[in-house]
Amino acid sequence: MLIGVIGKTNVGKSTLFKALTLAEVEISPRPFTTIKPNRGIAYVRVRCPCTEFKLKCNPVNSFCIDGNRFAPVEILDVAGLVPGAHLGRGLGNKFLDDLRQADCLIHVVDISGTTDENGNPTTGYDPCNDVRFVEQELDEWIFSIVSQHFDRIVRVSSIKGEEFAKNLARQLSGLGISLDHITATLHSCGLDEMDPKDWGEEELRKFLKNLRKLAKPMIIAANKIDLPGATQNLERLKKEFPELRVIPCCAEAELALRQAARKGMIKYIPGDDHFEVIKVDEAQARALELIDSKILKRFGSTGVQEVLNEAVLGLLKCVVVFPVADEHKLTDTKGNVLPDAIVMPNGTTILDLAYKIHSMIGERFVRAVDCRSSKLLGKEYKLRHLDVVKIIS
Ligand SMILES: Nc1nc2c(ncn2[C@@H]2O[C@H](COP(=O)(O)OP(=O)(O)O)[C@@H](O)[C@H]2O)c(=O)[nH]1
Ligand SMILES: [Mg+2]
Repeated sequence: MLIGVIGKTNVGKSTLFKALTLAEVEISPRPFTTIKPNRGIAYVRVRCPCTEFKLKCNPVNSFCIDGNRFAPVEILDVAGLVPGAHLGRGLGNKFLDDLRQADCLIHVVDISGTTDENGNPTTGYDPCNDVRFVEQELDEWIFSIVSQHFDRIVRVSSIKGEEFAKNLARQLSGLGISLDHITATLHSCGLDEMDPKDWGEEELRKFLKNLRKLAKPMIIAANKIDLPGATQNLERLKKEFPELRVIPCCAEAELALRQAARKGMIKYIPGDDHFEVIKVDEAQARALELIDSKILKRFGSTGVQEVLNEAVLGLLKCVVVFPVADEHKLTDTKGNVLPDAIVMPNGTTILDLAYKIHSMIGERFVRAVDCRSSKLLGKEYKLRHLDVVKIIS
């Protein structure tokens, strides 16, 4: 599972990335500062089964605060995008290349409208432009890849649509686009009845746009919600793009809260609408009070955790599962209670989970046990969110 953080320069991508990972990445207002894409681990917040089972857990791959488990996913802070990237502007092709492996995208926009399309300070910029141009860049990018090979793919495929879909899937597998994505898109666009030989550019573009929406689903992080004018822009953007999920956020506030929590100044659970002060000086107290009144009280959270959760659990419909070695104590072989929280794609089976843990466990899979009901589970069993399972191999 890889989440790509995209958007033009200076909208707050690195701040959001740093907040979500607390990794040390450069935060600077200069254009093109993120030359090398930064990969890190971000954490999806879910209910930890420890409360339900009345156990004290010992997380290994994750962490738990007061019954809230934070399960790891990989996240990529992608270099700033500028209009014309598909033609090689800015870090153009490099940017697009980084996106190939992403399963979904968090598009960060400066909702206050104080960053122009090239990432320079301005006023009164319309953030709706950013949504339009980023979608356009993505579509142009996929179009340029496919159109180079389209005639050949059509030529070598029989008239049957099936073979065309398979050949196209082979061509696009490097972009993280699967045969399922292609078949579903052909159907949803009503193009499965039409011979691809008869497609014009219009059909091809329509097909690829829908394919991109399915294979690279996108959520909008409407960042810098703390600045003047941001809420009006937010309403306008939501109205203009009703099909997109748009979440107001303040990456800067989330970063400040997490850093304060790490230093022991406050107790804060990422995603919460409040924090508790432990030990702060007067200046820190004032800064925290501002975050509380201007962000948490007004918007219910900084939005940053919500963006990640919505991307992974909402858009991708992933599930988080807890494999254990002992179905009674819910421990691993070393005695750790509920050690791992594993994020799995929507629709995956218990056998997929077994292979993910270790290829040998997958190969030797016999059956599994649902630790809540003690029911036996066959290899075809589809994982459900928050399942606690023991795999017998
Ligand atoms: N007011 C405000 N500024 C922010 C917020 N998030 C980031 N910034 C600032 O915006 C500028 C660019 O941020 P950065 O994360 O480097 O943007 P990137 O180029 O998209 O990676 C920095 O000065 C940040 O401190 C926010 O939520 N509110
Ligand atoms: Mg950056």
